Amino acid sequence: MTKIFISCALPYANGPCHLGHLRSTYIPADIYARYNRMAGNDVLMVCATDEHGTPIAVKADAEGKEPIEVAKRYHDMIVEDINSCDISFDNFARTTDEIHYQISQNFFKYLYNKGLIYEETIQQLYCENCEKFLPDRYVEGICPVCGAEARGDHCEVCGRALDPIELVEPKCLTCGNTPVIRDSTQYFFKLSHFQKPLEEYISTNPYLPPNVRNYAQNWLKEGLQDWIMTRDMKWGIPVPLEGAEGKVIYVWGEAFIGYMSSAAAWSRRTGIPWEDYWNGHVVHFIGKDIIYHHSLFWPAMLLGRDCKLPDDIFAGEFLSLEGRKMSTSKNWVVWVADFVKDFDSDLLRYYLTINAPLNKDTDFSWDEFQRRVNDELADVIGNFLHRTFTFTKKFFDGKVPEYKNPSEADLEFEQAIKELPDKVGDLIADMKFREGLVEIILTAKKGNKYFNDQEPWKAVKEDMEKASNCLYLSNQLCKAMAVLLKPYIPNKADAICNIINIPTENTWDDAKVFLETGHEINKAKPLFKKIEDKVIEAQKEKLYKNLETQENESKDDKKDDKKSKESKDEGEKMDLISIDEFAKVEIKIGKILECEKIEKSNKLLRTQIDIGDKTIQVIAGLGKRYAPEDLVGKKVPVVTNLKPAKLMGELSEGMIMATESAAILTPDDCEIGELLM
Ligand code: B3M
Ligand code: ZN
Repeated sequence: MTKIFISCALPYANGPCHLGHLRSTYIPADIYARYNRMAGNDVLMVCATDEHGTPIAVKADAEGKEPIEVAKRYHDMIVEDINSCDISFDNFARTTDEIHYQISQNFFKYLYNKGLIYEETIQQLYCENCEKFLPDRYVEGICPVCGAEARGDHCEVCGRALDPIELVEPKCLTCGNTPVIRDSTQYFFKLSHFQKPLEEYISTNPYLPPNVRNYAQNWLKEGLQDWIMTRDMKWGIPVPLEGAEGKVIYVWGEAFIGYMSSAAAWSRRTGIPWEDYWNGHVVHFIGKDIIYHHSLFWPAMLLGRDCKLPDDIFAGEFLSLEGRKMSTSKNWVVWVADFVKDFDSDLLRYYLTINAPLNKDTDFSWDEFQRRVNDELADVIGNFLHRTFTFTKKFFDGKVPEYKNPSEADLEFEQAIKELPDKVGDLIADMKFREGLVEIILTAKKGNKYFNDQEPWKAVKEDMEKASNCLYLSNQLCKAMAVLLKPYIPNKADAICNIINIPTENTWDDAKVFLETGHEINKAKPLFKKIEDKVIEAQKEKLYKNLETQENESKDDKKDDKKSKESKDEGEKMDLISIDEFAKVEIKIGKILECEKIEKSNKLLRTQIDIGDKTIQVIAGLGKRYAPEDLVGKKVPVVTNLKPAKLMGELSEGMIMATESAAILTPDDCEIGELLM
């Protein structure tokens, strides 16, 4: 028996769960945990809500609440979401729990005392109006790399991690003032010190999947830099050192420790030491966006703390929704709480597992969801179960019949049933969750074919032995499936057990034990209903309506912005410019000769524009409104004497005149009263 420590990435307590969370971590972790428990391993599966960090503090500011209130609200929602999908955590804690503070502060002190955390004075943005430093998301500005609007520590357009100090035109998120640069002493973790041992860990650990290993190796090639471990803000775990008043541990410097503190809380409750599990086999289930943190930063912290390193870091790739990137801010998302109001959560567990292997990006589509539920769960598995049970009831008095003188076809089917438990088990143990489920479906398909070929409805009249062999074996497959489906769709698996009249708690090997002749089953009920078209249409309508509302709202926001700008301008007698200043701007009519999208940007277009005496290249942010091919041949007003600039590494020698909503200044494209970009 192996002791296995399983964790899921800690969800931020600043929003409820959506399908992406389930797909990348909770469902795979739960399949793995349930399987291992059934296989006789001793599993401890933990998680917690990640409750510190600027996103929660910023949200609380915006709501005029304390961060802890916001965190508690979402913690409660997340717990509901997780329970509604039967994710079987042994403990689900919070990083604001007392025990987490203690363990995190001790961890920090341990590293500090070993000389692995040191102080350094650096420059940071400070808002004189709010009288506070502006870490991470407390500041907004323009990305120095691609020119897009960026928030604090990260540019969504080019994907760069940023130091807020690099932002062009930074603004305080709270009051809008331009911050100043101030010196501030922070604590750094000597990540660079661990370059060699991490290279060793990443290249020799036999369990790490290729995506994690490749990412980590690429970063290691660039060379590791020390990590800033603290922030000047109130919300967080106080740095446990003298002279560090007003500083908290950076959220990523303590979030991982939530794995341990959640386990420690479990130990307090049960009296069983969690360390035995950590010293067994540790598996972290995470999303692919946090591979860096888990493959490098966390192992380095653990090495510093003299702890064993995780054995496996399993990173689920992304889930998109109806072909578009999911976005909570745009409401392009399906919340778990909404989903389970309308559907059985097992259907979701099924779909998100069968849809694609975890190491591939995939898409949630309502049509595809309906198709898989109807064609696979209902038509293949549901149909096989139902015909077996009803036939047994009708012709064999609800009892498993005899098995005598098996034919070739019987023996072949019997073999397939007997092989199934090990096949599926080995695949799950090897993290191939989808493949395990596919084996079950394929065997059920085989079952349907066998049932059709044996024609027991005829055989009961002509060849009773053939009919009873068929139903004997069919019941055996139903029983094996009742056990083997449990990690995947636990509720449905229990329902199947109930009909077969066996306990719902089973070991994996129970799937190999055949029901005895004469075993009595219960009355069948249909287990998988087909989803009707109108139900799916309603879901799609709801989703697309979100998108429309969102688009209208952002138009309204813009209008409000404009109004407030105008009234501010009136009050302050806006900065007027002289006719001479205006005359400096050279505007020409040009003709777009070529136009193409810039890869990695969702709005930038590269255009070649004929402006009479020459052709210039202009990078224009018009891609959300115009398709490149529609612009070729179009005449547009262009500012031709701007200083050339680089946008996403591309030279731009002018500017196409357009409005804020990216409409080119041809009166037909623009709205009356629109401001220029
Ligand atoms: N709270 C959520 C994320 O970035 C972050 C994970 C922490 S895991 C220690 O997905
Ligand atoms: Zn401010």
